[in-house]
Amino acid sequence: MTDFFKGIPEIRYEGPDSGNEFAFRHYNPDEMVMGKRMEDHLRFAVAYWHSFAWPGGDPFGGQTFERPWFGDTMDLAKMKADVAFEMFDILGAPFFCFHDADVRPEGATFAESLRNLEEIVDYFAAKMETHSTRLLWGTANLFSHRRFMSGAATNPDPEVFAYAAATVKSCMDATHKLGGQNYVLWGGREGYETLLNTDLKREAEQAGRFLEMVVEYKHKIGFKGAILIEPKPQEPSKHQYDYDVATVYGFLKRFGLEGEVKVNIEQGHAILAGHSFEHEIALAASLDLFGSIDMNRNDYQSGWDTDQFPDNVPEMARAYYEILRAGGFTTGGTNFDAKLRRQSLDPDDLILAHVGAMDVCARALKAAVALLEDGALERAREARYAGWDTTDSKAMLGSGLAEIAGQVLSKGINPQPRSGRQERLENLWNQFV
Ligand code: XLS
Ligand code: NI
Ligand code: NI
Repeated sequence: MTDFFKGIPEIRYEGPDSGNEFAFRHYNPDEMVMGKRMEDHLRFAVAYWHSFAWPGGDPFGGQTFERPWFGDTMDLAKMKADVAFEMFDILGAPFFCFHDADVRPEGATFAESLRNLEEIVDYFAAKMETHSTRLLWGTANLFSHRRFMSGAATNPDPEVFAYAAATVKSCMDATHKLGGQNYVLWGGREGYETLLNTDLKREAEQAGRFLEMVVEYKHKIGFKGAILIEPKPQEPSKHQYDYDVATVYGFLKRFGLEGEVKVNIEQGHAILAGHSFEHEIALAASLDLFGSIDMNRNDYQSGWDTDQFPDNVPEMARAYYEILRAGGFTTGGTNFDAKLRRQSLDPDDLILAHVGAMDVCARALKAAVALLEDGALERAREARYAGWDTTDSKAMLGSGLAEIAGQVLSKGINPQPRSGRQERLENLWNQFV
């Protein structure tokens, strides 16, 4: 036991009237909603990088957090793991997620970095025998180190491509060994700063071949989890290739990988792309591409990926409504890809950030469930398309422009506009959130 969270109790559900800060008011893991435990609906995960590796810097100043495990030794990496699993226990977090760079010190060579990773993976594996937290996903950090400044798979230098491939292999091995349920690829610096030095066609082909290799390797080692791409339009690159769900779908189709790869959709990334979170989820579901979510929010004024903890129940309810309509999570879950503000120095802050976020998600889930169970919104949606249920309208889709034109003339088809009823539906929605 470390003493980092000394005095902080395990968080339990105490109900909406509880005055205890260190309690859930809405997240009740065992409560049954739509035939499933709430914990199994939401599948919360703690993100190792923001909670344990991020030092609190911003473009104007460096580290603000002083964590006893900051440093580059294996002993400190193990202390970090000890603290992480203590936090998972305090929160009752069913899952966690990590990058290689979050959990192990960088070595002087690839071989040394690999040894460090393998040692920490064994350390995690031993902990997972006595703790109930499981791995939602693993991933490779192919963006922080300067070697990746011009991209990883899309780098003009084949040696960087090789280094990235070896790194991803090591992270897939780690994820597989720890029983991870997914493997994520976020194209951190897979994009460009200026077209003046960039060959778009070549870079896309490299990225496509790289992803094929990931899928080939998944099958080779018998990894049963899902491979997920996490779209993002910009930051750190001016333009990122995995811009949004639609772009990723086009990319997967181009390389014939649409049956093999799904998406991990992040709230803040959706907003950066000029979409809503629920749009990205609904689109992914409609393309049979929905995998998992990274839950956070951006500051709507700053326009940057500020990775704050979610605090907006109505907004999150829209997201969970789409997730439930899509049948809920299978291998995916709700990963808090969110970090403290740099002034939030205390261990309490880290716990309370997660407690609040878990409660926000629970309230949002419950609102979405109530709305779905009520059924009025779905009935209104169906009624809007009811015209397509007739034999004639179905047959029309099997005919052609000339036949349809003939029918319009012979039947005197003259469509009459009907209300889209948006405000009524918004009023209905607002009865539930
Ligand atoms: C960054 C991404 C990153 C991925 C994992 O914006 O959200 O944290 O989730 O590499
Ligand atoms: Ni992000
Ligand atoms: Ni993310």
